[in-house]
Amino acid sequence: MSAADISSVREVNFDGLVGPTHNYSGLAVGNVASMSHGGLVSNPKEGALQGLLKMKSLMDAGYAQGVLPPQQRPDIGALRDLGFSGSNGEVLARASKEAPQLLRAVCSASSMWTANAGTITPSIDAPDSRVHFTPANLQSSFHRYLEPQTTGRVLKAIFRDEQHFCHHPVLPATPAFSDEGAANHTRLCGEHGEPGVHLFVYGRQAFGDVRSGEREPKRYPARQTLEASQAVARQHGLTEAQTVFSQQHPDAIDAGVFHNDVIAVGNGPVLLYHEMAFLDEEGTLDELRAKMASPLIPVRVPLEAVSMEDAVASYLFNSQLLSNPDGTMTLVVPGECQEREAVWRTIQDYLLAGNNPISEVVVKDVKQSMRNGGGPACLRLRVVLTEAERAALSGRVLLTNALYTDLTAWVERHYRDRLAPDDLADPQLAGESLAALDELTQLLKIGPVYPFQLG
Ligand code: SUG
Repeated sequence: MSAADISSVREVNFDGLVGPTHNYSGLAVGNVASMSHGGLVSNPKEGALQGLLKMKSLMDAGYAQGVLPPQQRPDIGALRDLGFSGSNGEVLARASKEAPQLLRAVCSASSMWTANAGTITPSIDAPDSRVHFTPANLQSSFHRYLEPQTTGRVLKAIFRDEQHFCHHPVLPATPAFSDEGAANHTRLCGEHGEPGVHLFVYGRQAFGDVRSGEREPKRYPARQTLEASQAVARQHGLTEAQTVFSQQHPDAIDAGVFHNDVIAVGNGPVLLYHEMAFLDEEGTLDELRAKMASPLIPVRVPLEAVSMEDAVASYLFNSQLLSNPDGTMTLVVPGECQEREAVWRTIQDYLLAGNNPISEVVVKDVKQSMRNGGGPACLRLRVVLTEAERAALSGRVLLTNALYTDLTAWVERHYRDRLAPDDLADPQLAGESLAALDELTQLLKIGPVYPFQLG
């Protein structure tokens, strides 16, 4: 690739739109925010507008911004598969009465956290020079296990051009291949257009003897297996020289760090991480240093500066780390970081004042998502694209002022501003949601992607 081609490569952040059924049902085990906010009344309209505002402000600041649609919820088809029958209204009423936990699961708007949609390898690193995609199976919870089929259709609808994009099957949805996508995958490199090294972080190993020194969490589940990460790397044609597999610290999982992106974030050569992120911190850094073409810039936050409780409550590490043309980086943190003194002090005195490229901190209010354990970084899927690949995208998914205006008006038209878990049985909510999504696929020009549109 020529120098001009390398500098035309950009990271596009595809944020998930918060869906019309966004609610607090406390579905996610091991996710402290989701577990503690179950039962609260949500505001889907505010959630969707908060997300759109984050996208718009990053677009205004010059970053490439894309958008991904939410999923069809309630997933009445999933309830039918579980034996509920009759009209849609009857299915919802029966599920609400006999199995309210299932109704809540099929209503979750969890696809908003597109960092879990899949794992992406940019064309620069792939042997066939195409961008590779694997939707995550999300098999560790029922409400998220419902996502990958539609996710796959959405990704194929947008990244349709086979000359540039290659889609792989979802890994077998069984505990041995438990996969949660890009939340446990970080690409480290010089500039985005230069070759990268892929850091895959897993919580447990499914087959064979557990390697010496490895432990598993005791309290909460490990959601990513080594075998899943290895399979994705294999699908994408990544070699040993391009990959590092590192075990997440089990004590961190037990403290509520259910994905690596709750305790580390990397961009370009920078790896911002908490000292409790990796079981073998030194080994992980050494291997990265040995495999990367450019020098790694580790930014380590010690436990004495930020406790695990503060890390999990503030979501400091679930920030977006964005590259600026002058070589500096901007950290986009959730508002909760301002509420914890130790965290805010660390940002000011340690990250901004430190010897690293982070030169600016921007605070975003994504509280509706945060209460379910999703910060700024969870809400986006990073796709590194060349200029030709950006030109080959299908649909109207790259944010512009006009698309932002259309999407906010669409939210205002269709979304409720109050949703209690008991409202989920309301058959009108299902109808409102489908009408909104049908209109959305036209707005985004992505064609039919939802089960109700495919018949
Ligand atoms: O999988 N919460 C999500 C949050 C995912 C955040 N993503 C990343 N860290 N990348 C989860 O735990 C809660 C949904 C509910 O309760 O309705 C939920 O699924």
